[in-house]
Amino acid sequence: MTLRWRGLSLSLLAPLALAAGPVPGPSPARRIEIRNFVFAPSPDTVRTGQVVTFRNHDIVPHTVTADSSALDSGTIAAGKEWRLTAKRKGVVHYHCRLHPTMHGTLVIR
Ligand SMILES: [Cu+2]
Repeated sequence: MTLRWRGLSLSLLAPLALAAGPVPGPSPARRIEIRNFVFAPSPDTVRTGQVVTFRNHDIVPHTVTADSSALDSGTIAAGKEWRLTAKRKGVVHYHCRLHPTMHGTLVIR
């Protein structure tokens, strides 16, 4: 009885799942990890409206600062994170103000 019920529910659900197709909606949040003085992934591509979280896994603070100065996270302490919402299409080149060798690129489509 249990097996029959399971089979029935599967056959009912399968056509529904196919009919639904891809569901449009808010894009999932993106994560960029800061680890060992490296932004990863970089370059990364996101969509407008998408939330991007930068998480600092290092034991020292970092910043996410656009080379154009259009955005700046301020200090992201060790173990903390900072979020931004990608608003305008374009390519954002960024760096860490505290460690000039750290660079990243975010492509917003
Ligand atoms: Cu840094």
